[in-house]
Amino acid sequence: YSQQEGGAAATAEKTKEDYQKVYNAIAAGLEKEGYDDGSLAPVILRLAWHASGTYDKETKTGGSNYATMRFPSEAGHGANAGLHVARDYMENIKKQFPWISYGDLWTLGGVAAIQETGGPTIPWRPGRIDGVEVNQTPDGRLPDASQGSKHLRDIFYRMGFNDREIVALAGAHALGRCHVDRSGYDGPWTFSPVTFSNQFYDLLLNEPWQWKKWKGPAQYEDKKTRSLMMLPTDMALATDPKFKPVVQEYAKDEETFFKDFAKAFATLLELGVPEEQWKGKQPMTIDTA
Ligand code: HIF
Repeated sequence: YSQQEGGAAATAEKTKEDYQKVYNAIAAGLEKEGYDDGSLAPVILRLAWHASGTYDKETKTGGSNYATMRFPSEAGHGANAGLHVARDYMENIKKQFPWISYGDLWTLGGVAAIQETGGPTIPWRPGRIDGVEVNQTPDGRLPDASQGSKHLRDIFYRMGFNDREIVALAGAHALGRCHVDRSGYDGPWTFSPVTFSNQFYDLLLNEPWQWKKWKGPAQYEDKKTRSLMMLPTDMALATDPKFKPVVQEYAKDEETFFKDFAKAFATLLELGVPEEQWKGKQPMTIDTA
């Protein structure tokens, strides 16, 4: 990783136009023929989320501030398998814009992944600084897909989210797929895994699902085509009495989903950044490339 310090001093003078240039550079290379479904957007979104989702509100540790997944220990956490693809992509962007911190870069990547696949505008602001190895969080802070509602609440309440926000965030599984050589699970959640939409909720509620019969970890497949998947944690949203009505609402109303998702995802990307690091800056909107 580059030794050139991204961080406070460099960030202070930068304007929206500077970040728009970084965003445009990220956006320009997302399409990639022959990789998965033709886009790096899903794995880049997953990097932004895993960099942020380690936050613990009690100890105020983890989160997007220090980009500690640069270090071998956190990069090696089981939940982060495969994210080298996204980090390598971002390394190339970092070479073009050495002044940006990794935390700002990776979270801006998440914004680009959502906006460039047709999702809502995500308010975003710079201010994260590059941390050191001792800032790494212990393994086990990211969710375990084999579990149910209680686990989802334990993990996302720890970050400060409520039930409605948990369901709103979950719609991001409209994008991307599971890889046997990364998580052990297999397949995409939707028929259009490079388009951000409310399809995840509609399929979750309205497709008949069955357990997949295979040697891999327990997951669902759709009965009709057997080409889609749901994780046990995804299915928990459709069965839990508090989560289910929100799933139903988002399945019917994409506008409300987009609005709620944008707010919850913007919050996710800011977890772990102390207020003073924003230096009074308010979130900005970056234009779609
Ligand atoms: Fe995921 N997620 N996620 N996830 N995730 C995977 C892939 C993606 C969970 C588990 C998995 C969120 C929540 C949870 C994305 C984005 C988000 C994979 C497969 C697993 C197992 C990894 C692989 O094999 O490549 C669990 C248990 C979550 C708690 C509910 C977020 C809301 C949905 C926070 C979120 O934004 C994306 C995008 C992918 C696809 C990556 C790809 O390479 O295509």
